[in-house]
Amino acid sequence: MEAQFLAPDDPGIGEALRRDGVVYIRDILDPEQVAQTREVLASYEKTVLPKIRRSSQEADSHGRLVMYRDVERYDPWLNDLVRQPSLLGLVQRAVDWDPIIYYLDVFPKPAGGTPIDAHQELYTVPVDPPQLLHLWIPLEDVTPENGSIHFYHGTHRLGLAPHVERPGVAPTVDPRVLDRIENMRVEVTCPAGWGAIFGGYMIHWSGPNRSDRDRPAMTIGLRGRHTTIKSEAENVTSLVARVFREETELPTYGWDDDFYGSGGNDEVAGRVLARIHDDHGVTIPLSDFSAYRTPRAMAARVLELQGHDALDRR
Ligand SMILES: O=C(O)CCC(=O)C(=O)O
Repeated sequence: MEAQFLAPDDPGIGEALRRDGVVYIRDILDPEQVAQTREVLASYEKTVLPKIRRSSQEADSHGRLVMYRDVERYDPWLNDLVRQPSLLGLVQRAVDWDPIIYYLDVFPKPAGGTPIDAHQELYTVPVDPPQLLHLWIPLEDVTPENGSIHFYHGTHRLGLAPHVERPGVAPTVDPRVLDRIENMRVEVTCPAGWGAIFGGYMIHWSGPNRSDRDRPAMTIGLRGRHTTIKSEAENVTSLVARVFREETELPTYGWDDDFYGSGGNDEVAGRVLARIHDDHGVTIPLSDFSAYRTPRAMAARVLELQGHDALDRR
């Protein structure tokens, strides 16, 4: 399968997005806008980024920037860029809800930069109802050598996939899921200024940059005007409740349901803790389980161990 790029005014954009979960669009920014945006971002990285909170950026093990977020909050020129009617209009025509700008993130993918592992946006940025889109626009021609992006067409219909969480690394889709959906994967290359709109359930990743030039991309996050933003505590509690439910084999499991009162025992608790370790990268000894016997209490402990309460999260 190959990516088919549509013109920004193509009336079929919404239909393609509903069908595949992602739609490819040509000529979103012109070469002058691309060059100007790159200049502004280069200056932003030097002058603004060092002064703002560390949790708004991620780096690889060599200290190379992998992404930085919420850029529109700190730079008026970029704020105007993302709010220009042509970009918002493009997204408005593609969906039947009312999109508003949520954030602008940048993936600098410097020469030698690491891959962005497979993920779904709604896993890390949950909103309710799940009306979340990314408008991804690379600012350098994208090639297989410098980190093409891969989308799994149709995964928007499958809901949230299990993600693996490791300390200090963004959550990634369980590799066993990727093996199963390999036949849905489409590798995308395109000129700078072209791009894609995709929904928050779309599984996607991009390769390493093996070239000697940077391959930056910007991503405008949009959410429905009437969505509510879930807190990290709510997000983790619902993931933990699912583990409690599956391991106790109960049809439903409330966030405040007591584990031992719901028929749980130490053997099941051991399985719950092993899954929490795999999914969230934290270790809770079995002897501590009774202190965190509801999903809500367990999730609070997970966040405490991850140090999330110290972060000012989006
Ligand atoms: O530009 C990239 O390499 C990754 C972009 C991405 O993951 C996103 O927009 O969500």
